[in-house]
Amino acid sequence: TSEQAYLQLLKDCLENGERKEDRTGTGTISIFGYQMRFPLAEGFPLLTTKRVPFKLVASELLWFIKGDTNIKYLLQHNNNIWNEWAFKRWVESEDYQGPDMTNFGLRSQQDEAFAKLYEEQLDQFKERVLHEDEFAAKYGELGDVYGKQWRAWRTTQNDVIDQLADVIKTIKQNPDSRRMIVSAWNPEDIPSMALPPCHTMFQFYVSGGKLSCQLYQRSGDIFLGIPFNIASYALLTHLIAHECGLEVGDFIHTLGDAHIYLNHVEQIKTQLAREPRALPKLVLNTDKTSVFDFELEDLKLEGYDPHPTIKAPVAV
Ligand code: UFP
Repeated sequence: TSEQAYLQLLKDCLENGERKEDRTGTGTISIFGYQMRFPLAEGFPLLTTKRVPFKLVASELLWFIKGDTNIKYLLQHNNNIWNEWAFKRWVESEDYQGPDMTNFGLRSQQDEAFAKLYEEQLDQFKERVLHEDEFAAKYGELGDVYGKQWRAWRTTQNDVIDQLADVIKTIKQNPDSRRMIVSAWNPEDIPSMALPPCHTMFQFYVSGGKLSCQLYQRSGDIFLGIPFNIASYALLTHLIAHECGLEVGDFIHTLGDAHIYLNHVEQIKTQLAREPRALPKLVLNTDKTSVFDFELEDLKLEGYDPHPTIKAPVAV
């Protein structure tokens, strides 16, 4: 199946990657420039050699599509994947009065007592974002992340550009266009972002009644991030194809710095020893037509029977 493309990336990086230090202090094995292709009609590319949480992929994508940049929506859907980035802004702010959380990502992996303190602070933070509107507006906000750039890119004339709506319109009206691009990389906004976009831009292509999508990802955590990113863009391609009355073509994933964190190597060996299974099938609620109307319950996966989850620490 097309999962092989990902398993090959794991092998290629393990074999040919170079040792490279990184921002998080974890250390990586890294390669630069890589491409995978997933023919979406073969099945939905959610890995089967370990469980990948589809619900989290789906709620994050719907959050982007809504143009939302506050983690409150994610927390309401039990999605914790962006917490650390918001938490970092909170503990670095003047309003934070709790115990010192400097470098919490790395320290909580090395120091059990600290890890407990960190969990407590993070739980309190989540509760406040969920239940205190003013706090949520200030500290649940991640700044100018994907949702903002996709749906409300601000111009120097103080207009907003809805890149996602525009690209969908072009796919319908002028499908041969070679200009169907959405960019999340806004150089002016980078300094105010908790995390500069990893998936920096994507392009659509229509041929033979099929919609394909190519993503350029500047930086990819091969074990934890990339399986998620593949599923997310595959889902986006399905949703847009559905709205435009097209079949799905390929998702092409192009990577810049693709890296394996040194504390993921054992997990990867476990995964590579497993036999891939049949890919699941995505079933959309066809009562919904517009990409912008989909809710979590409109997205279902059939036949997902993966090997068990493999846990690994996130580098923050
Ligand atoms: N990362 C991903 N995919 C994502 C995302 C983050 O792989 O969707 F948001 C990883 C890549 C890298 C880290 O390991 O997060 C971001 O760090 P940096 O900005 O230094 O590249």
